[in-house]
This record gives sequence, structure tokens and C-alpha cells, in this order.
Amino acid sequence: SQPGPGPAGAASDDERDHMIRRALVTGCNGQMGSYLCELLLAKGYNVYGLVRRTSTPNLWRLQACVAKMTLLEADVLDEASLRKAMITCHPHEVYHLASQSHVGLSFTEAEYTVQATGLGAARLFETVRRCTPLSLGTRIYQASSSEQFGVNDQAWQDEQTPMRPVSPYGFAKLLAHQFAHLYRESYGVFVACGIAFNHESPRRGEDFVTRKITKTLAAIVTGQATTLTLGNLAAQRDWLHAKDVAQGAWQSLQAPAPEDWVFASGETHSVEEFAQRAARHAGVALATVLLQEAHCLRPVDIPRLCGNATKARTTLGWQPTVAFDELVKEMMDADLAEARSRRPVPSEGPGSANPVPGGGLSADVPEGPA
Ligand code: GDR
Repeated sequence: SQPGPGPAGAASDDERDHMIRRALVTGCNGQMGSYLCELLLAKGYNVYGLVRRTSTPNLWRLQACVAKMTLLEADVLDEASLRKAMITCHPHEVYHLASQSHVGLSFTEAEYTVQATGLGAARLFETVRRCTPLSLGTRIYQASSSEQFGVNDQAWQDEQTPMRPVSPYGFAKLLAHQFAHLYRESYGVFVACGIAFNHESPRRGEDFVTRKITKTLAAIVTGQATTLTLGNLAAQRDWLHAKDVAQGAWQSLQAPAPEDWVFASGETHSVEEFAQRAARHAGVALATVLLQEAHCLRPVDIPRLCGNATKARTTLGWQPTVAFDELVKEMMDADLAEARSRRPVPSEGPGSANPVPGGGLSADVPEGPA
């Protein structure tokens, strides 16, 4: 636990700086942010989480750790708020995860995506450069994305693969990635870029395809939905567990120099394959519930992504710990458990002793943008 500033023998600020490292996590309440905060707390860091003020609190993913960390309110679109957060915590390590992270949505909110995901990162790097003491040598992790590669005909993608994104989200992430290189090369700031392939878990947002599949199948099993509506079933993605990417992010900031790192499983599976495996695990005949609809298709979609993480494996000793099948099973099991706990209990007539807390789920799981 953290040494308190007692009167006698109390640690000076300097001594404390050496004992306890401070980490600032932007987007701490997102999927990867929550796993990263847990990991940093377990390693003894003083963890500060940056959250954007919203009218409805969105901290459910931080249940296990929010009491042990400090939340700071700031927005990557607002420089003054970032500056205030940076001066409050003077972090040794900054993990920049905050972003508009939905590829499908970026086609309809392109300008906002470039502002938040692209320029937001540049704003954060500049704030670190200006507001943290040079002696601290603050290190930054930039959450780069496999979406930056765009459509390419290579069997796999690594740190050297040319990036030709095809979505506004991909452009915005590439902009942030290039700003990271600029701060690294022009100002000597330690900015490592983790080029993460699709990372999933039971904490995944419900509009991403894996979680949409497991959540809807669970609703079908429990009689709360009848169909699963998807877009491009043929798209192939390299899926890994979000906690493995969190581990890679931390390792990339412990490396001797700031570099780019691919975090991927090295396997690729189609959306249809993910849905098949999840359905088999849930005991649903996929063909009887699956619908393909045009509104779930994107104007352009990358047909195939498969990462080569040899550099991270050999240099950092990083490796994914959760195989594809286990990932599907973990997500499916979590959604089945959640759906069963919410299943409306059959009414025994007026004054039933079994009211449904929160009213249960609506008839169909709402669909987000593809
Ligand atoms: P992606 O993830 O765009 O790869 O970006 P997503 O899960 O949204 O899509 C994966 C693939 O599934 C296809 N698809 C659908 N996608 C959604 N969301 N909804 C559908 O109904 C649907 N039907 C088919 C998509 O077309 C796509 O081919 C994710 C995000 O987490 C990014 O932030 C991150 O940077 C990258 O992964 C790596």
C-alpha cells in the first residue's frame, strides 16, 4: 500500500516518486482501459483514470478497481482539461486509449472521429510534452490499430506493412500514429505504439460484432430475441483477448526504447466462424436465426486481417494467453449468465411475488451501427 506522509520518517516527494509509479489511463472505463487499470494496480502503480463527464455514469467495467484509483475528468477535445489532469498527477506513464473506436460509426461521424481519435492524440502528446517535468521522462502508449493497414493483399501484417486505411477511423488512427512518430523523433518523447488487432472480452461494447453475436444469441436462448442480424459475414479478423493487449501495452512502456509493436494472435477467423462457434456453444442452430441485412454493411470493409507479432514475442517476451475457442466460450458464457439472470420470471398473476428487476430486456436486442 502507499506510504502516507507521516511526520517522522515520512517519504519525501522524491523518494515517493521512486517507490510508486503513477500511471494515467485515458479511456480507463473502456474495455481495454479496465483490464489495464487492474493490471497496473496489481503492479503497485498509483492509477489515475481519465473519464469524460457524461450525464449517465459509465463505470461498470471498473467495478473491481474504481475504489483503488483516482478518477480525473477531462476530454481529449479540450486542451485545458487535459493540462489540468496532467498537472494534477504528473504521470510516469500515460496510456492513451480514449477514442471514438467504432469503425462503422466513423463513416457517419467522420469529422468527430478525426477530431477525437486523431487530433485528440496529438493534443494529449503536446500536453505531456508541456506539462510534465522533463526529469520525469514520462512515457506514452498510443493505442494504434490494425484498421490502419486497410485493404492489403499480404498474408499477414507486421510493423513494416504499409498502411493504407479505408475508413475515417483508420485515417484518424493513422494520423495519431504519425503524430506519435513525430513526437518520438522530433521532440524525443517516449511514445510507443501498440498496433492492436481486434481485442475482445465479455466487457466488449455491444455494437462490436463479437459481443453483438454473443449477447444476441444469449437473448435468443432465453427467449428475449428471435434473430441475429449481421452485415459482412465473410470479413476475417485476428481476434485476441483484451487483457493480453493490456499486458502488451504495459510491456511496451518497459522496453528500452519507444517502438511500434504488433499485438495479434496470428490466427484469422471469419465473422461467420465466430458466430458458428458461439451458436454451437449456446446450443442455437445459427441458420435458423441469422439474418444478413444491408444496413449492417459498411461502405468499405477490410476483407482480411492477420497479425504477425513476432517482434513483440521475441523482444518483449509477450504472447497471447487466450486461444480463439476459449475467447468465444468466455464471452458466450458471460452473456448466457447475464441473460439468465435478467430473464423475466413468468408472472403468477396480479401481485406476483416475482417482479422483474429493471423490467428485463426488451423483445429484441437493439442494434447499433455496423
Ligand atoms: P472492427 O470491429 O471494425 O474490426 O474494429 P467490429 O467488431 O466492429 O467489426 C469486425 C468485422 O465484423 C463485420 N460485421 C459487423 N460489425 C459490427 N460492428 N456489427 C455488425 O452487425 C457486423 N456484421 C459484420 C464488420 O464489417 C467487420 O468486418 C475493431 C474496433 O475495436 C477498433 O476500434 C479497433 O481498432 C479494431 O477492431 C482493431
